[in-house]
Amino acid sequence: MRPMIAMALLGVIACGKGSSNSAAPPAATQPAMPAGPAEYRVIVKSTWTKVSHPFEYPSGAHFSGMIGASHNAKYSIFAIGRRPTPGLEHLSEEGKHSPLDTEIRTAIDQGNALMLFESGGLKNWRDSMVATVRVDPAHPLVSVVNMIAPSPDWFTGASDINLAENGAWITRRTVTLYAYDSGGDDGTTYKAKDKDTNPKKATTRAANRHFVSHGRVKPVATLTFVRKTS
Ligand SMILES: [Ca+2]
Repeated sequence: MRPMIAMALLGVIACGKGSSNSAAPPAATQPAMPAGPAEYRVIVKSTWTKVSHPFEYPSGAHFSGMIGASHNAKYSIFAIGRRPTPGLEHLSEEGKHSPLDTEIRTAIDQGNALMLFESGGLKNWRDSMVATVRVDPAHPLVSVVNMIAPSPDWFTGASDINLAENGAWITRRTVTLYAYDSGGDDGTTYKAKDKDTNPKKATTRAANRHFVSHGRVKPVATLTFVRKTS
């Protein structure tokens, strides 16, 4: 009993001291996380059209199939200022999911990713690309990419979208997607011949005339997460 009484007394004393102690924030901890896993529908829709992006808009415009992963903070598919992995480079230059799929499977083996998801490509902008991703409290982040095609090494996607908020899984979220230059090729037009960059440059937000007009960056797609109810 004695320790409990001592604790109770300390509590009274602390409270009696007024605002300075009682207003102190709780010790730094991880943010509250949802208790279990969740599943989301992932929907990518193109907003990259001849009307929105008239500069040299190419014939045969399409998106490669999306490929993505749910993961923790130790893994991401791309980051501005970081050189592309071989997987991101191939995805951005040829729309191929390999070897990015192998990189994601390695992250899964290392415990840093939970699952890989992918879809077929998109040619008709009235349609969408759709996939399903599972997240859990240890892997609440989602990254996804697809090639803007044809192009030298331009892609769109999102990195590190957190589907947990205030200890719960969000119901729905839409993210506006921009064009990126992976840094794997030096081509400057949609149909430029291969001009492999060595060493690789860092990935940047694409700032060329194809995607920026009168100082305004024009988004190329939307990405929507809709939580599935089971
Ligand atoms: Ca480039």
